[in-house]
Amino acid sequence: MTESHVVTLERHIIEAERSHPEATGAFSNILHSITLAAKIISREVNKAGLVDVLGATGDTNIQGESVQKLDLYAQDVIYNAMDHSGHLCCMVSEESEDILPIPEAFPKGEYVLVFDPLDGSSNIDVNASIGTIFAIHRKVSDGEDGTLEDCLQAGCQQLAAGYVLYGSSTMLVYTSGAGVHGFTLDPSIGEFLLSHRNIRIPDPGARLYSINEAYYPRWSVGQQRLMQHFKGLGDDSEPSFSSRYIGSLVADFHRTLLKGGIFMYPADSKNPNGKLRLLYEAAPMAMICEQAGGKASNGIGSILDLVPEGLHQRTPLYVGSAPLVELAESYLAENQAEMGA
Ligand code: P6P
Repeated sequence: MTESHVVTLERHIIEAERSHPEATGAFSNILHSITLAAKIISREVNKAGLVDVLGATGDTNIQGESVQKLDLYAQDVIYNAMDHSGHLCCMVSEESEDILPIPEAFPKGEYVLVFDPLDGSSNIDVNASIGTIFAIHRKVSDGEDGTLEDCLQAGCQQLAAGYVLYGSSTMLVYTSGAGVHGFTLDPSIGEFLLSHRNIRIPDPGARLYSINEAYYPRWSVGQQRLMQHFKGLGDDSEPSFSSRYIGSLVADFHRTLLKGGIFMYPADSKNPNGKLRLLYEAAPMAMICEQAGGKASNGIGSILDLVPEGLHQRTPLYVGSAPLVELAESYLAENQAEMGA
């Protein structure tokens, strides 16, 4: 690609906005602010080993997980990049139990930002890839300030969803309902440049499954049988699969999006709703995957149809190549049949 054909994220957003005459520019401004936050977080993540941001704060978040210093830093960076924009009525963060209001000093807007500021933070100290996940909803309540009603919306109501992957390079991948596009940060100029136009999940994709197999004993019979199929232990004559698991949702999802396969975080006897959060982890990834031609399910139905009952509600997640997600649903349906028997 010659320099003259460089497409920055800003240009891409402006061109996308032009194709929506009703666009007010608010949406573009929100995405622009997210990219600023992503650049700042990327800078800190990439030098985390050098400055005192490693290690836990000694605090625990709403999930009861120890909070890494970089988690809180990332939340503050995103909040401070967005709070004065005049486009948001509130925000929701994995690191905060309640809704994050917009300061009284600033005007409120018509959108809600939900985000996981730094997912996979337990990987920070071992220099494994981590990520930020976000989604944007339109305000639905009448008041000026955002309410739970504005936040607890189904994934099918998302206006946009995206993630930032802090890996061997920093990438921002997003969709606003017109395909999925990936941008790679060029640190030498501080710009996200279009590197993956209109991402489509390969079909047939790679024969890859991604799951934490340590929990096998806690899974349902249907889930265990699905794993036996993937391992070629059933009576099927199909070639077996390969396993890939990083333990960081954004990294495992990104590989699945680009290569195909399936990522699974099932329910189990200890976590009947799984571990991942619906509002700011599963639903954004579901929008991205389905916009790229894949599928996202809780094992029974579409993630995008689930209406959250709580900000931090968990859900099982099966996401990736549609045929593999449908295969998973068929095995899990055996559970329902056996339970009904
Ligand atoms: P486990 C990271 O803590 C995270 O929230 C996701 O990024 C990741 O997919 C999952 O948990 C890993 O969970 O139980 O395999 O360690």
